[in-house]
Amino acid sequence: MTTTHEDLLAQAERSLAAARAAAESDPLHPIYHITAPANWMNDPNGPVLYKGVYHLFYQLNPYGPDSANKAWGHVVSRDLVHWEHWPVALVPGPSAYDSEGVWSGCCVVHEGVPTILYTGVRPEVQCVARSADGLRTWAKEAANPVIGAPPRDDLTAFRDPFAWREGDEWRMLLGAGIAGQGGTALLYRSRDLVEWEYVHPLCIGFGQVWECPNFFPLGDKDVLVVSPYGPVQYSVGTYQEARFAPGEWHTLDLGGAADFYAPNSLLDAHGRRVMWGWIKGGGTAGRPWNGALSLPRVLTLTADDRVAVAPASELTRLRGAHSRVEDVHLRADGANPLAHLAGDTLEIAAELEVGNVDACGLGLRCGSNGEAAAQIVYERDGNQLRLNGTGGRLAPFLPDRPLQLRVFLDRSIVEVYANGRDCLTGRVYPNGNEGLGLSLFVTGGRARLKTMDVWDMGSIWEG
Ligand code: DQQ
Repeated sequence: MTTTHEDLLAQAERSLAAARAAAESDPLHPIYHITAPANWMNDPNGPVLYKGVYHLFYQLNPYGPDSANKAWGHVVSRDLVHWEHWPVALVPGPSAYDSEGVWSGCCVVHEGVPTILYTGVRPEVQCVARSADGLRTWAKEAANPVIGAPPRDDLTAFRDPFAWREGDEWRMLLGAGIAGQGGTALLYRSRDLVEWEYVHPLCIGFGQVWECPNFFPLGDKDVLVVSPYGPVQYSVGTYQEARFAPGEWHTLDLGGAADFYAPNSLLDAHGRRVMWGWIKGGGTAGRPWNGALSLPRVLTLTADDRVAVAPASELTRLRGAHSRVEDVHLRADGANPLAHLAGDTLEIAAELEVGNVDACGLGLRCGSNGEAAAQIVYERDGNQLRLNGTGGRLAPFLPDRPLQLRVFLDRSIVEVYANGRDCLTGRVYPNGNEGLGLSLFVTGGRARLKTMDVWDMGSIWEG
């Protein structure tokens, strides 16, 4: 009997169902970041707002917590904060063109029909799938692959379609690299998403390969975001006559590629550019999960042509029990003013006047000996923010303003947003999982905690 795509989807669902309880019961498993039901996930794919509902897909290995058998998982939300799992959208096969993987891509609506563009593997070819039932089930296009070969023979990658509407046609970028020249995004055009005409490289730049390109207007500029096998980079520039003139390249998240990679974004009904990225890594050894998505982040253009990143305002809906600490003078030998607080699913909003300190910071998941599994440290010299040693320079804010931090701790995930502008994503693996305490510390001077609000956060999962 012939195996159909439906048979393969059902097999994937059975595998996820079998592993789900063990994944969710891991004390390091996040509760308010998007995860797969179980096993492996990586890049967010095809975020789209359809009839007022957010749909977000992601790279999924239904069969284990390792990077293989790439399929498209699917989650759905009405408010950007609470989500439910929908059936797996696409799996590899049964045809040969994608039998080794349904890799990253995008989702657009063409003449009313939700349409996924993805990379089939191997080799890397571009494919289409459509939904006739409101994104619940997907049928692969009979003419797949719609782009069966790269437009030139010196490419080192050819994948991750990102499409947008321009006038009366579609434009699409494919992440690529040109041997001996650098990373690039190849521009294509089409009227129907099936017949594609290659235009040229949108621009060519640093590195070897630009994975998962995202390209969108922001303010009065255009922004290209690429994942170059290293920390995600963006450039603010101008798009004219089908070419992008990039400005300087900057790192999007100070946590580096190990903790935030391959982001994908959509334009929402309020005109906001909302982005999610893949947060790498799993939990307690032997638990069948690996990977999560960042919180939804809203991007804006700053006056100095940088991209500011802030958590979506809707996230306040997850806030539960609240505590406040205010007006505390901090010195190196002072008592910990947070000794009465604890938790591993928290949001912490703090305003710190950093005074003349060398460094100050926040300890998360502190054990009974007071030692923090995660230390968020601000160093005044160099204006650096770090999480357990990894980080970078913040946009200048002294001497006019206090350091403003919003910290999201979700079991083993930490996201730090600073001054409404910079962000830093990381993981925390406490020894033994039991540390729940918080601490505040300074070295080499005095500082003042103006305010700190701490909320217990609820789960994002509906039902
Ligand atoms: N992950 C996908 C590729 C993409 C890479 C495969 C980026 O399509 O280039 O899972 O993490």
